[in-house]
Amino acid sequence: MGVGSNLGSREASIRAAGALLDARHGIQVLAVSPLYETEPLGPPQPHYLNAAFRLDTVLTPIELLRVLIRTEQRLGRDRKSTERWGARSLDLDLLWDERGPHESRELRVPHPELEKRSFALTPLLAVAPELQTTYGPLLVQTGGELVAWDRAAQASSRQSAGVLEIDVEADSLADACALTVEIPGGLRPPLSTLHRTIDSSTSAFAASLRDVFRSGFSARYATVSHCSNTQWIAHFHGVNLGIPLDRGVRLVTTSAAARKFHASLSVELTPE
Ligand code: A4P
Ligand code: MG
Repeated sequence: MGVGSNLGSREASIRAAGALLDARHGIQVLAVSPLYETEPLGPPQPHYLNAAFRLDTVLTPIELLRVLIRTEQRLGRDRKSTERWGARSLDLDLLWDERGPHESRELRVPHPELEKRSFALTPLLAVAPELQTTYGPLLVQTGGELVAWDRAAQASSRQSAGVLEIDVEADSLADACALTVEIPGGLRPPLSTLHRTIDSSTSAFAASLRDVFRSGFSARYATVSHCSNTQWIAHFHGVNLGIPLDRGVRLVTTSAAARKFHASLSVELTPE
């Protein structure tokens, strides 16, 4: 499946589409390609972010197409604009199906434009390398393989010597807030979910975070829904093991870095 977005928070829309599809019965997202920033094809409009998902599904191609259309709608795609190849917040297209071609009024698979578009071929080959012999040569004719997008925001987390460190760097607050921070070594959700709102830059934040860990909560990932140099609201998702752990929490915020927005959070995992 190919995904494209050139309106709104492009990366967030693509990630949300992946999460919604994976949460559906009968669909599993097996792989997500890198994201690629691409020149728009069609009338003048903003640049796209394109990607591809590899799906495993028990749905028929038509059933899957209908799910894709509903997913576009749920994520706010406005279908009132009927301009051909016009701007859109989310476009989900079936590119290729292992079960074979499909031809009907509603759906054509492989996607009829696939062979002409490096913004569809590059991500497709990233999640389906077995198609390299079929489509690799066509990629050359469409301008070659694209270079993965250097995103406007980055989050990284490291866990070492009893300290968990989370760094967020972004070009803007909006980009920072669309991020999900993966925590290495965490447990797989969704065994249970805990959402905790944490605010303030100093002691209240640290106390609140310490509380999360003290309740026996093992965080798998954190989403930052609001952030500035002085305030974070983070939601921690994971599982409550019910084993209280006393852990020290330290917060460091840093203002100057390569990007406009930079915040670091340091959690000491050593017992107090
Ligand atoms: N349909 C038929 N085959 C398929 C298929 N394989 N996958 C039908 C999905 N849909 C398929 O699509 C119209 C109808 O096509 C669907 O309801 C389905 O029944 P749509 O999404 O409503 O309309 P659209 O996307 O505006 O039209 P079209 O012609 O499908 O546009 P494309 O091909 O999706 O292109 N530039 C860059 N850089 N990156 C892009 O991703 N995308 C487009 C849209 C234009 N320019 C772009 C990009
Ligand atoms: Mg489409």
